[in-house]
Order: sequence, then structure tokens, then C-alpha cells
Amino acid sequence: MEALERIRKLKSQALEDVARARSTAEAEEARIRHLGRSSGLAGMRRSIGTLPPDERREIGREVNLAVREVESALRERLAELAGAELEERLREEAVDVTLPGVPYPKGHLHPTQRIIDEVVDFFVGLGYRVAEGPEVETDYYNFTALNIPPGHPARSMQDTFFLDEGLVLRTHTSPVQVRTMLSQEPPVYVVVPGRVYRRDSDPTHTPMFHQIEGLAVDRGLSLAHLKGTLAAMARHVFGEGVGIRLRPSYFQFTEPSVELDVSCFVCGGADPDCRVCKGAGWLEMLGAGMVDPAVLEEVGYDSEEYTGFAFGMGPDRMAMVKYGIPDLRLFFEGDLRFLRQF
Ligand code: 2NM
Repeated sequence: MEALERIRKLKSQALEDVARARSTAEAEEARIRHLGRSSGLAGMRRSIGTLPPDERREIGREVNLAVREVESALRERLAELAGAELEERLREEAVDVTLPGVPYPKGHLHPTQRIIDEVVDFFVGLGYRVAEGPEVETDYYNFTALNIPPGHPARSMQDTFFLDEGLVLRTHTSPVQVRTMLSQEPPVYVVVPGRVYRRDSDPTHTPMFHQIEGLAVDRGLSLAHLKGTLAAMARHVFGEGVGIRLRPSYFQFTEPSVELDVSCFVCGGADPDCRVCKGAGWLEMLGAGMVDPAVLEEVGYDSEEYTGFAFGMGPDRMAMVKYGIPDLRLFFEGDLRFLRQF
């Protein structure tokens, strides 16, 4: 019978293809080719109805048997191939957990940031809040509110980066203290770290540098509170052994104004050739003073009821002294060989 012969042929071709399949993808292709809708066996199944009735039964059974045989061969081959493919993937993707890891490079805090952290931590420990503000400031907050009127030399072209009309790069962080006072009533205790800008550039001056300023406004604050607070801060940063002294000074926004020196933390004043203090025995550390009543009145505080002290220091300069760095420009070049020393 011609039909039986054809079924046998289709079946043996299918079994051969299945056995030859080298991957699960190839086995799937064989399934589509030999059992799919347009395969020979599927075509025969569809045409059974057109056969003479006495042939239908036998041909039908043979086609079904052939299909089942191919299906079971496919199932077996697929299982084999899938197992082999899994083994292969496990081998390829295996991770050797005994290999040494990639070393993670260790970061270093910038020397300026180390000083800022030490100073800010000290004041936070006393109960001060940390305040920050914009680096582009208005003329009013940077100068006028701080008792520096138009025409004052501190505003001069030599010092200040002027931007558009009425705007400057802040030359100190004091405008943040002004904003703080305008936004709340006393008592005020804030410490203000940040970047500031002045038109200066040589081994000990960079056009951008850092400041930490602080402000306390309360009832009954005196120069004695200022002195005790800053002495404790100096010892926190430069060591318990250091002494301090105040010298008279002048700032537009404080009266009286003082400068604070720290006794040399290397020689204590004993070495006339000391590389840190150059034999002076003292290191200049910060400026400070009692907030001028005119500044308190400007922000709406009653200067009869409240007094305040304020101070400002340069953490870049302090880091140069503490770590013996000769050129401030090294701080802002981002050279990792420099940073790795800290
Ligand atoms: C300094 C020195 C002395 C200061 C004053 C004020 C404010 F806003 F309260 F008036 N803030 N900072 C001040 C006083 C800053 O830096 C060398």
C-alpha cells in the first residue's frame, strides 16, 4: 500500500532528524518540520477523510502510531540535550570563590575636610546647629547687613568677585548668620562651614577657600564666653596642651574685635628655629568679637536685651599649619598622591 510506505518513510526521516539534533533548538526545529502543521504526517492525518472507507482505519492507526513514536523520540532527545546544555552552562558560569578579590581602593578625607569635621563636631557637641547658605549672595547679605556700607574698602574690586548687578560671590560665610538671625529669634547658636571667594592667588591664597564661622546670640553673653568657647575649640583641634591668647583687632561687624592665637603645638614656644611657628611661639588662628549692636538691630534684634559673639576661621590655613603643607594650591589640584598622605 502506497500510503503505508509513505508513513514509514516520513517516520524514519523524522527519527533520523531527531537523533541528529545537536541542541534543544535543533530538536525543536525537527519537531516543527516533522510534526508541525505543514509536515508530511500532519498532511496525511488531514487527508484520511478522503481515503476509501476500508483503508481509513488502518492508515489512521499507522499515522497515529508514527506520530507517537516521533513524539516520544523527541521527548527523550530533548531531555538528553537539555541535561547536557545545563551541564555545559554550569561549567561555563562556575565562579571560583577561592580566587582573591579585587582590592577596593580606600578613600581619604581632604585635609581641609578633616579640620572642618573636627571643628563642626566640637560645636555640635556644645549644642550649636549647623547652617549653610548660597555661595552667590546679594550685596545686602554679604555687606550692607554686616555694617559694611557702599563704598567701604572691603567691597573693593581687588577683593570681591562681582556678578550681575547686586550679586557677588560671597567673600565670607557671614551672610548665612544674617539669614539665620532674620529667620529666628534668639537664642541663636550656629556654626557655618562653607566655600568663600576672594580675588587672590599666590602660594598662600586661592580664589576659593573655606571658612567656618560661628555665632551665638543670647541674653548676657560676654567676651568671657567667647574666650572660653574658643579656647576649648582650639584644644579640641590642636591638642589639650595648647594655650591661647587674645589680641585686639578690628572687624566692621564686631566691637570689640579680637584675634586668637594658639601656642605652637609643636615647640610650645621653646624652639627659636621651629618650622611651624618660626620661633614666634604662637600661631594665628581666628578672628572674633562681640557682634556690633548695629548688626543686631539690622536684623530686628533688641541690642539692649541681647548680646552676641561671633568668630571666623580658615580651615585651609589651619590644615596647612597642622599638617605642615607649604603651598595652599596643593589643596585644590585633586592630586591623589597628595591626598593619600592623610
Ligand atoms: C569673623 C570675625 C569676627 C562674624 C560676625 C558675624 C555676624 F554675622 F554675626 F555679624 N558673623 N561672623 C565674624 C566676626 C567673623 O571672621 C574672621
